[in-house]
Amino acid sequence: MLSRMTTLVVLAVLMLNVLLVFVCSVHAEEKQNKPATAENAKDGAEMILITGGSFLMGTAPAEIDEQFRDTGLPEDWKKHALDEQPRHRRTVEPFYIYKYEVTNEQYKAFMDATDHRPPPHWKGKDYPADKGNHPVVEVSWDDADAYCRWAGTRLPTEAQWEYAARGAEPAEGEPSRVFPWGNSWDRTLSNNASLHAGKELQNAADWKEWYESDQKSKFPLTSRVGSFPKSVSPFGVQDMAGNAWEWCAEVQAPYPEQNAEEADDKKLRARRGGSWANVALHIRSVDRQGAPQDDLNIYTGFRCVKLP
Ligand SMILES: [Ca+2]
Repeated sequence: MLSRMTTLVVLAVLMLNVLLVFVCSVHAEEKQNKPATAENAKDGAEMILITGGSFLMGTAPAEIDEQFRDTGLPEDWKKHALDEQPRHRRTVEPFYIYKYEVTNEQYKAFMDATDHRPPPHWKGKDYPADKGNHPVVEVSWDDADAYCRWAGTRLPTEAQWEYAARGAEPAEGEPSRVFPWGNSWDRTLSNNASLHAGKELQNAADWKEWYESDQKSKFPLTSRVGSFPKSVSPFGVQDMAGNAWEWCAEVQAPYPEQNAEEADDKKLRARRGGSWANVALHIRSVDRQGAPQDDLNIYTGFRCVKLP
């Protein structure tokens, strides 16, 4: 009798062990598939570790032709893609990048701590009601830079930004994704002008008609950060397509060297990702559209990076 009970106990312990090993391995697998993250204690921002790598930055002419066919954009807009060329190889060292754009709530905490000026469309020192989790917009490059310094971070370089949005090379010598989610345009995957218009805006007249429509009183049409989870980048970074343009660190200078001295306008700082008011052309992760360093507009915000 006793030995039968002992056998049962041994069996039960063995089964428990098997179960434990199974549970642990499932957890290990989950952990492996999740990107390494960290929290920036200063502003509570979730950061994703981007392991460094080499990739093809910018666009080749044949790719531009393909992207214009896919999105239905007019031929004469190809001139806006000249600054993405020539496509060239870049290497980035490991860095953390904010998973989301810096929000109104985070920006308010920075303002309260430093007595920094508010974005002009705010009601004094308070952000618009119910928009605490939206990206802050109408901040200049200098405002964004001041926030990053306060938070112990900095603005991303264009190479860091583009790598985080497009992901690593799928195979040696192959370009990374055109959009964070893949290579095909779909206006419903991100916060962009064609989404708001409910149709593809493929020329200046259609865009203007939408821009001047009734919804103008509700501008800026930002959305809560992370509301378009299907647009996530291969590294798990959100809203790199649309919502708010994002300031980058550099003066926008020609590729491949990006020597600030060669820039047409040395006050033009690089911005990436397009916004709620842009069409597919600017939502492509290779697109570059600089703006004057002191420019305040309701399309542009930022996110930060930090070295590990
Ligand atoms: Ca964005």
